[in-house]
Amino acid sequence: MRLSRYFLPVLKENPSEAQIVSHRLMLRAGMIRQQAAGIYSWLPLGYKVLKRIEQIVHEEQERAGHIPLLMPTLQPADLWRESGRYDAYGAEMLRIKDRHDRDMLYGPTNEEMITDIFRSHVGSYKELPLTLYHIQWKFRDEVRPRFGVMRGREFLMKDGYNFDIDKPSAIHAYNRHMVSYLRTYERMGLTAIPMRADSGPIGGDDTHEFLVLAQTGESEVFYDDRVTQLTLGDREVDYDNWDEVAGVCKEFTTLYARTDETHDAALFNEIPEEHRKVGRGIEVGQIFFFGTKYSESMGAVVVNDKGERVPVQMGSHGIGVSRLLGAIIEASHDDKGIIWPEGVTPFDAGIVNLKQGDAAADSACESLYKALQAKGLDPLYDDRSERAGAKFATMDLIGLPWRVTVGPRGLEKGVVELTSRRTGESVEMSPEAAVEKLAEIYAAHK
Ligand code: 5CA
Repeated sequence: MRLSRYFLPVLKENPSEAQIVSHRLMLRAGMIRQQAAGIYSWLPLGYKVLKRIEQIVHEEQERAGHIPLLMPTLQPADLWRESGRYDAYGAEMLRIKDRHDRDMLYGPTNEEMITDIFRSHVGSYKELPLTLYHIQWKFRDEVRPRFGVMRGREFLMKDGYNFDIDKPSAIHAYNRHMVSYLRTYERMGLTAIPMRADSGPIGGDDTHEFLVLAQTGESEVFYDDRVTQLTLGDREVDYDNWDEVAGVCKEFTTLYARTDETHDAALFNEIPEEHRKVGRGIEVGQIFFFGTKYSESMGAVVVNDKGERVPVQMGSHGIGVSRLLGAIIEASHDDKGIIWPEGVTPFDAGIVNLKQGDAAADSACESLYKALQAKGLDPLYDDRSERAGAKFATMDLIGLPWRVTVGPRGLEKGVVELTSRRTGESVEMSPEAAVEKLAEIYAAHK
């Protein structure tokens, strides 16, 4: 993309309504625009990151064997009357009447609808296990929408639902989700710690939230800080191997890590003092095992291998897709702006032409731009006639992890400068070497 033709409405001033850094930077970098309290338009730069995050979520869900579908945002109230949640959900549910005076709602989650799909089409254990998921907009009429996309009223969620014949297989599905979530967050450059939590209106016995540590997080968290050192790395996990998957979950959930909802002071005090930490965290996902809570009330019954009719065992598993943008920025920024991890960056590299209109600089930038594209990369070329300082400030604000700076003086020596946004380090090299280097860096992230 050429910046002169893009739509990047950056703000010079700090917006006064933004209380936390991610909200401020998303507004300043022209990523979102508030249309009503907790409801946002996704401007091109924000939309691009949202799509990248979605893509990673899809890839990791499919790797775990989960199947994508798409359910609507509007749902009939009658489904929710069956589970008893239509009245129980309260004021957070946006209720709507259609022209025939039928009660509808904008879905805050989809347990009822997916259970309806399941009961209409599946009747035998032979069709199990099954996990279906979608990435769809949700609406929750939050009392206090705040912090931009962190606590929106309309927000994008990945929600997945497992259907299993018995409890051990449902627990495997729970574990499989935990591992797939760990991989998902790591690919986004995040450390998200699974913490034992409370199930709230979704219900159920077993639930973990995934928290990204950040001062501005809404949850108070208590943990053994050795948990922050755990990583999945490149290891291949066989999602069909129950013991292997359970082993990974054990590794990540044995050290103490809880939110204030389930905090146990006595257990916490057993942690060696130098590792005992209290902090705050952003909840970027939650997994639930709730057994037959919905299948019993809604008649989602299957025949087992003994010919008996049993309610199917279920769980639901959510990732806050739009919230993740805020969480990533909270975890990765400096006083100049955002620092995108390579896995989710809106553009792979910025090209800054220090002297637009200079024949040598223009032509070197054009060649670089094409060479990067030819390698499958997505560069943003700042081809505007702005001062170098203003171009650098824009690049720093929008946070592309790599910048190639091209100017007449360097070109006389046959070099451009490759700069890391994270470390600020610059290295001079030939334009060809810069292209190779970037291709190498991104090969590890695609
Ligand atoms: N049905 C279950 C799992 S699919 C469910 O709804 N879980 S949830 O309530 O925990 O939501 C899943 C994730 O959505 C949360 O972990 C959080 O990251 C995100 N989320 C929840 N409410 C909001 C909100 N108001 N704004 C942005 N993200 C939200």
